[in-house]
Amino acid sequence: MFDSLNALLSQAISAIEAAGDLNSLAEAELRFLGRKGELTGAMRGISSVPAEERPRVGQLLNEIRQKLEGEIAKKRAAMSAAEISARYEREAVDVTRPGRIPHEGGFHPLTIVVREILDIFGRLGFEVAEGREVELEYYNFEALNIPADHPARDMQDTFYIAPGTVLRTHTSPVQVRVMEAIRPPVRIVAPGKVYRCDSDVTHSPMFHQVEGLLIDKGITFADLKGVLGAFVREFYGPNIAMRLRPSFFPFTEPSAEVDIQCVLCSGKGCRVCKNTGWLEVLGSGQVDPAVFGYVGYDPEEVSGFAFGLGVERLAMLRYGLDDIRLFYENDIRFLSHFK
Ligand code: 2NM
Repeated sequence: MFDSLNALLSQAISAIEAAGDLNSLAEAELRFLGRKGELTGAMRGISSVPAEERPRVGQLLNEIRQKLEGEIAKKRAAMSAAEISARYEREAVDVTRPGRIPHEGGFHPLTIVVREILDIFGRLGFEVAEGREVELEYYNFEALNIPADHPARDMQDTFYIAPGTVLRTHTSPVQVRVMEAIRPPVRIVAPGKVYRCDSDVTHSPMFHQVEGLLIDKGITFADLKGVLGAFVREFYGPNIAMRLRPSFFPFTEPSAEVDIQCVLCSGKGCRVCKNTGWLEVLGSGQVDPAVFGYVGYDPEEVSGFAFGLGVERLAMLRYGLDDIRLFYENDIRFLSHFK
């Protein structure tokens, strides 16, 4: 009896020693000390031990149980400590490492320039008007006094969508629709995408324009010069030289290009200003009475001026770029310059 209990003890001790992790230790515990365990079974068998041996057998059984419980508790504590420190090691975070710098987005250079232009005209009292990119030929050409045989209407310059329907070649149709909708005074700027069948390093088949229109009683060419001069000084700085140069547009009469002194060579002459010392930055003019005829304004009662500018051109001059395609490639190395 005693021999078999001592054998049970040494079996249990080796099982505890052999346990390599907390799970197999729990298995060993169950095997010997569990409700159906081997030692528990031996303890239940105590009733069949002769009465005179029972106290000694009982005492030995208790000693074995206490010994095993002690060994298991010791081993479990050691194992948990080892497991915890291994886990700490595995999951350690080096708080002294420099943090990852979050990737911060920014506005596209064309967005920056459009916003600045709209902001300047906003402070001059202009409201923003928008329209459609797929436009009727009537609003894109006819109501702007561009006759059917005008070269601008040519398939080579204009994207035709369907008979009588084009991709707008300028944002002027927005102004025509506004004039149809409201009576003077009118003071609007129309930003947006426009389309022309044209493509090289300075021309893209889609580009951005901001056009403006001011109509009221008694508006003169002096108002045009005053407003566009104020814009140019806000956009390029208070000391920029500006000149008006006679020009032609079907929808304005008289018409004028607004030039500024070349921002690259200060007027000395360079490749960008083609040695003229001047850069063309705006087209403008007094709205032709023929346009007023299409929208039902009386040219004897009201007058006004309109202007248009190419956003890409202004952005290229501002940022010193020589290839328009940079704006459309979305190369992060390019875009990250404009934060
Ligand atoms: C320009 C130049 C000159 C213009 C004219 C009109 C309208 F609708 F009032 F007739 N809108 N935009 C205009 C005038 C546009 O862009 C270079």
